[in-house]
Amino acid sequence: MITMEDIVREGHPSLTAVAEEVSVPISDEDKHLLEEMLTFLKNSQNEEIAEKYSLRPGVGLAAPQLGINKRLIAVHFDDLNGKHYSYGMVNPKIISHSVEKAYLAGGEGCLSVDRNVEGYVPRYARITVKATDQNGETVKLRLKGYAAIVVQHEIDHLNGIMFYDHINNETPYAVPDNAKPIE
Ligand code: LHY
Ligand code: NI
Repeated sequence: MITMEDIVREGHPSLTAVAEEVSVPISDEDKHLLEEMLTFLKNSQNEEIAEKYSLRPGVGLAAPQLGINKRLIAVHFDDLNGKHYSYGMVNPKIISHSVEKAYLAGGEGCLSVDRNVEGYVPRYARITVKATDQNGETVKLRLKGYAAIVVQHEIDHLNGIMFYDHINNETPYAVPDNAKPIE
């Protein structure tokens, strides 16, 4: 099973690299990896398992965070309206997005970053993402709010971008233009 020891931290080259497209239909190996990534997220949200294995709770994970240079992400969470999202995504691509931005009022963190980084992370308020899911089906998801933020955070990892790359260094808590806070 995947544990925190498998997750690479800041300074690792796979966090700043652009990951490779995955060939579809996906191999058994890639399918297995996606399932392992989803299981890590579920385990990390289970109090008993998380404590037993010292897992930091997570809602999203990208393959480059395991040192694997492939365009694979997993997300597993309930949004603020209680809607459940659980997807493994192959080659996820934002095919359209709002002009309006949004940011988490509490800022963001990252399983690959062992420190608090202050500031707002401006992102698109709404996105449409196209991907192949863990069962090989093509999916097109319209996401807004928290869900849109999490998926953008994970897709950024596929492009070597960290959440703090979006923070304004001089004025980290300046409200980004045309942006609404989330929660
Ligand atoms: N995981 C973060 C996590 O805590 C993702 C995240 C996204 C946190 C948005 C906060 C806001 O689950 C990762 O760092 N995955 O890359
Ligand atoms: Ni992250």
